[in-house]
Amino acid sequence: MERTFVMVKPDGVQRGLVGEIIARLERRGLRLVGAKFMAVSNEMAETHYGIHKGKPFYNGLIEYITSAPVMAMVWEGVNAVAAVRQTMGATRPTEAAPGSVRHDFGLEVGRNLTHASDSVENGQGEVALWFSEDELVDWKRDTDRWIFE
Ligand code: D4T
Repeated sequence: MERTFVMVKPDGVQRGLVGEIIARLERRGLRLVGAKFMAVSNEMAETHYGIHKGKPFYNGLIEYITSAPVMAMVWEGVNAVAAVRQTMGATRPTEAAPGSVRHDFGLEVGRNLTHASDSVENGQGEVALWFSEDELVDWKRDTDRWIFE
């Protein structure tokens, strides 16, 4: 089953949106397999956002993500990467589809509430970066047969 890394960023935590975001992913039918509420170290932030190093928004991005706790999670399901990206909406909240998290709760790209892996390959890498194997729970839900075909 496909897995994806999801993070409620500091602004989402501060604004009390952790429950709302989890509820939307649960309602979508995705299955939670790992979660931890944590402070992000500089080292972790720099590894996670390494691809953006040198870009004008990089320093602000690192400062933002390390400024307050985040909720780091792993969700799984059929097409989990695409489904979660769609539920979160486009990176820029003003371009995000109505009904998405970033549309419904955000305005600025630098305060866009969540992170979600953008490909299956990156999903695998990010899950391994943020979680150890023993922090992930392999489980079946009684409702799985009503959600997965
Ligand atoms: P993340 O990775 O945070 O889920 O965002 P996206 O996957 O949707 O978008 P991204 O990698 O292109 O950008 C990473 C992160 O940088 C912030 N950002 C981005 C910013 O502050 N200014 C910008 O101009 C861009 C492009 C927002 C998300």
